[in-house]
Amino acid sequence: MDRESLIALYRQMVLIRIFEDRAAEMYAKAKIAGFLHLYNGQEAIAVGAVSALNPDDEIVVNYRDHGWALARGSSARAVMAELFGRVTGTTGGRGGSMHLVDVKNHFWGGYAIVGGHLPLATGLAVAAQYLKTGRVTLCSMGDGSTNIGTFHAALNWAKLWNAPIIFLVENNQYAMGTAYDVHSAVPMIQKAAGYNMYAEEVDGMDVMAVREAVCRAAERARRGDGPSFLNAVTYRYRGHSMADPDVQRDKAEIARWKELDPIKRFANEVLLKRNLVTPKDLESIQKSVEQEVEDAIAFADQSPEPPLESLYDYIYQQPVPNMQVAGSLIRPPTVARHVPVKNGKHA
Ligand SMILES: Cc1ncc(C[n+]2csc(CCOP(=O)(O)OP(=O)(O)O)c2C)c(N)n1
Ligand SMILES: [Mg+2]
Repeated sequence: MDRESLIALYRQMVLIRIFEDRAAEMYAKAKIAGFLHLYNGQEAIAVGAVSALNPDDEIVVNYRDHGWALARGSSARAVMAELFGRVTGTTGGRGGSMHLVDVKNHFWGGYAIVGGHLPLATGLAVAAQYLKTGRVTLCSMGDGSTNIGTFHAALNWAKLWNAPIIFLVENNQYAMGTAYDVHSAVPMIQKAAGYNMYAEEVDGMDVMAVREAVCRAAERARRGDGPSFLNAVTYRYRGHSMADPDVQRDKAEIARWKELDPIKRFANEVLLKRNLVTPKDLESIQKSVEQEVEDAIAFADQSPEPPLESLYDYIYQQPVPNMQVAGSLIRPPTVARHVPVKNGKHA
């Protein structure tokens, strides 16, 4: 990679870190409702992985998705506005934090049901294979989701069809407060072996290592060698979500992993070491990112909420058979079922 591209990777990781810290503040101020799962500590994975893919490759992820949307090119404005539930968000404020989707970027979200997105991702990969689009699908997931039924269904199907997919485990070693070594019956890599699937262990705190592993897996998929499984070991620096006081994890363990901070590490071991930047350059990147996120917050805050009449838009088939349409408001099917019945006959 040339100097500009390496600096761009660094800037993206800094953007994600600062975006998440500010999103936490906005949550505390009740500007953001619902759940909020932050990506601090895991930045090297989304940034490294996205940099290894083509812009039209498909990406599907879990609810810890802000970093993915930003790395994939959604603007900080659109992502913050989505968290605020505003019309200017990536999906008009209808998805929110856990359901970021940006179709133009082939970014399909953002799924709240643990493991629920794995069969969808496998379907996208099989479709690409069938239609010969040459696209690869990258499906990231948490370590906890590898214990769930859909994980096994998806890996089995992907291997059976030799699908062009990369299963990328963001192994932050915890599913909520439950540690990986007590929630998984076998080491992660054995789960890939169960489906005779090509697998690699990856340092998830090293953006270049993630990029290289995803490059290898994407090349395999494109030349028809089928699915790959990557176990990227990482750590999250905050609680599971904003609702988690993070009391289960050992403080010394958290401190140890903070020493491996992927952003500082990339700055020290690559950018500064190779004289690609000066400490002053890094400071000005930090300042410009802070401004970008500040601007995103102001933009989100000034953006309107979706109009109430649009509440049911995009939910039911339009027009819904036998449903009355009032403006854009379509009544949900449950309303129709409450038709009064007299003496056993429908009114
Ligand atoms: C099917 C299902 N079961 C339980 C939950 C509740 N839940 C939300 S996140 C989570 C932990 C998942 O951990 P992991 O897959 O490691 O992802 P991480 O949060 O670490 O990124 C659980 C159990 C859920 N959302 N969906
Ligand atoms: Mg986890």
